Amino acid sequence: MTSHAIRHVRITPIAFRDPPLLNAAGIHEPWALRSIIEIETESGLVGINESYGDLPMLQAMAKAAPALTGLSPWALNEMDQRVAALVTPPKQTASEFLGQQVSLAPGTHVSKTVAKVISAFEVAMMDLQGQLAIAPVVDLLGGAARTAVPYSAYLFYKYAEHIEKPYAPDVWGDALTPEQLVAQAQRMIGQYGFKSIKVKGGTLPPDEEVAGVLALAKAFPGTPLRIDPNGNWTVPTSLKAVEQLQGVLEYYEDPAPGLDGMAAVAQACDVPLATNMVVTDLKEFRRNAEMGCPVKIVLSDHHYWGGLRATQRLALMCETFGLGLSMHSNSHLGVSLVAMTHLAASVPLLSYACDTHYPWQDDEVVQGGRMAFENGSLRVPTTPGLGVQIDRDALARLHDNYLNTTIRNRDDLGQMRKYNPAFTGHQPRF
Ligand code: GKR
Ligand code: MG
Repeated sequence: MTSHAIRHVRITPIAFRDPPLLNAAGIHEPWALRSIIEIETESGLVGINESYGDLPMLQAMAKAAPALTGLSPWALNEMDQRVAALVTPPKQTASEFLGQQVSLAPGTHVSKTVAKVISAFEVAMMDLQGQLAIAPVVDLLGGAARTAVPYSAYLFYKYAEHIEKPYAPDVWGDALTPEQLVAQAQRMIGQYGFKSIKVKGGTLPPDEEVAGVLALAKAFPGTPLRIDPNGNWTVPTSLKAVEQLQGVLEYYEDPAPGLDGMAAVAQACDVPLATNMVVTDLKEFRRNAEMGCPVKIVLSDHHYWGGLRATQRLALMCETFGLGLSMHSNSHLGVSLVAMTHLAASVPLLSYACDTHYPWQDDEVVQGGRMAFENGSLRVPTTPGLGVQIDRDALARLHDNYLNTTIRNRDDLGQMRKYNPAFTGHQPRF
């Protein structure tokens, strides 16, 4: 009888171009890191996934990978246990703790290592399961609650070009004024058809960002709008801004730092607060609940919440506590996008348009190239597993990029200091 036991796990770090996008921590570096995970069975099937590509994560995955040898692709609970037993979060030194950088992108925090590794392997194992059962991953998750998943236009203030000029400037140009922000939205919506807009804030003086959102409200009447200052505004600044944006916001994402800051904002404003910064695991979920749920919408991310099944459990918790659920993203390619799509399709509660950085990338690692959106949504694949395959030439090229860059950990703060050596990254800045 053919054995489908796992024979080997291959992890390939990759790097792809990332524009000079501004955020509370600083600015994106020219190359974003990810990893491609391939799990091969004795029978020759290969399950794939995409995850983080920073050095601690690569080391953690490499340590845990041999524990999967001999395991059935169906043995997810056993995989969880083996990974948890092997992977201990590395001790973090003060200099490695990049403050805002880490809280802004919780996936980079070492405390999430076990959850991240489990997620990295789980999705690839579910891709294998789907190939064995001849069923899409969404069916393994209970079936599709929707046939297409809506995403939002994720706008960034940005410079036209990276300071090091490592490659030709991107097609988006500068975005530092309300007019340029509207032009960016028009271009992105024209290309993808998105029906909701999110603005990454916390970078320019708040009045300028408020003016940007008001200009968007005027240019796109009736379109749900969100702003996310990544906790870079004090409570009074957050309250002043939400007052200026009255009647405009669908939800208010991480205006002030910490759950206490968010609670203070919630007390004085009637726009629901959303987060990917202060409710990032079940311990924080519990604290939010004990405080009477100042945060009303959890922005999930299977990459650091422990995988697709763990995010479904999170959805149940949100339902129990009367919370909403949406989806956070970091720079990523198509394997992540398709996994997010299967997951979001399987969770009826996840009815907001999900975040995605996808329009900011111009590269791809899946066969067939860039994924096509229809009216701002991605159709849920109906073919077995994730429904995408790795383009081996693209993988080799993206791996070469990785070998040719010295970046090994995301450092938006250090990158910003190249533009402005006096930049402290002190939080909250405004
Ligand atoms: O990529 O600059 C960025 C974002 O700010 C990202 O790091 C955040 O994790 O997109 C994220 C968010 O919603 O906070
Ligand atoms: Mg956010």
